Amino acid sequence: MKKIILFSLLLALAACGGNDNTTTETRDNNKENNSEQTKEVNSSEESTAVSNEVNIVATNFDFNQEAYVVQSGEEVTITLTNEEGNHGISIDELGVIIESDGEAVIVPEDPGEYEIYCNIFCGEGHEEMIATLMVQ
Ligand SMILES: [Cu+2]
Repeated sequence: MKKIILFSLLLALAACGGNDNTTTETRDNNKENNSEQTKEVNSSEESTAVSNEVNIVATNFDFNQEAYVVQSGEEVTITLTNEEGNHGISIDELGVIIESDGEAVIVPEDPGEYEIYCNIFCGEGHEEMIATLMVQ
């Protein structure tokens, strides 16, 4: 008699358990508003006088003058000072871009009226921050 020996194969199944430890870090960005208020007393109120220096003072939401007059063919220094809020100016046709306080030197060749507008979104009155550079 033949004895049939049955070999039992034990299959050990290794169970793989995956633990997802995902920690979500929520960070609060506290934006610090450093509003430096520089108070410069400019007693020159020459509204439409021709000048080689254009001093634009910005507040919420206005410029200190509606129009600034300069002479064509001459070097003009445009200075922007933020007295209130944070503003910038652009004069597209003359390539002027000043963001926050700063200055730009241009030589406007062609007489005409050029739009000065605020180029930093500053709030509700942003769209109204428009002035004119008049080149004679
Ligand atoms: Cu603005």
